[in-house]
Amino acid sequence: MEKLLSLMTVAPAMATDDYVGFTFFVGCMAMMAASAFFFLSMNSFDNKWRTSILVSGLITFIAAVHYWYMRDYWATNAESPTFFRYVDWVLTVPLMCVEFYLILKAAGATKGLMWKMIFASVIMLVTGYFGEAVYTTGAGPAVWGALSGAAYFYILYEVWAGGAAKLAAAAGGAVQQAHQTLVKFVFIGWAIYPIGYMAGTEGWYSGIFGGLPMDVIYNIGDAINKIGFGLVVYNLAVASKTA
Ligand SMILES: *C/C=C(C)/C=C/C=C(C)/C=C/C1=C(C)CCCC1(C)C
Repeated sequence: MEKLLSLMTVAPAMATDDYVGFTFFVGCMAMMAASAFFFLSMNSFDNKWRTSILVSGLITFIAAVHYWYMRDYWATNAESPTFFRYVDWVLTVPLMCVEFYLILKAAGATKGLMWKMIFASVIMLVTGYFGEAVYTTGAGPAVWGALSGAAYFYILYEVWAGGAAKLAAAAGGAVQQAHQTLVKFVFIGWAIYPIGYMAGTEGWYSGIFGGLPMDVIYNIGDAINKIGFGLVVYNLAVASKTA
């Protein structure tokens, strides 16, 4: 009981100039609000779309829980919550791959395609974690970051020009449009993360991105990508309702 109560106590007051802490706080609120929105709207759609909207809500909800902890971790330690960050990503990014599968399922997407993307996303994140938290000296971050980048480009290729793109083209209409918007999120929105990584680790790139606040960059990326992804899927469900 005491443990539970201590979880519910108010976090230490935030300094008014702690803008990193502020983005954790706002990020947490935004993820909570988005989750409520997706969960509450879910039942107004056809069965066909409910799982997709549910997954949108799960992505933002899992992030909200992690942001709750990360906000607290930052307030207490004034350090990047790298471990929580990657636990969040390793749960939510595979779910984003599931979203691609779900909207393309009617067009014939296979589980094989889904697992291929999930596998690549886990490789991207595990190698990124190695560079950010384990092999942090010498060429470590640059090498692991490059490996992570290769997995990222594989995912981008798969959705842009590979199997997933072909299925989307075959589906046409609102599904193809939604797919193309999600591809833009992967291309532009996900590219925010390597910038945060280069800002927060040491390497040949430190002169370019050094000094930028890594956590602010990651927090902006998360808000854009997690909520944005969910809204694209929501819009698709709305479009198919009126069509
Ligand atoms: C909701 C969280 C999302 C969409 C997180 C996405 C994370 C990435 C696309 C991270 C990519 C990275 C690279 C491409 C290279 C450097 C290491 C990473 C892990 C930051």
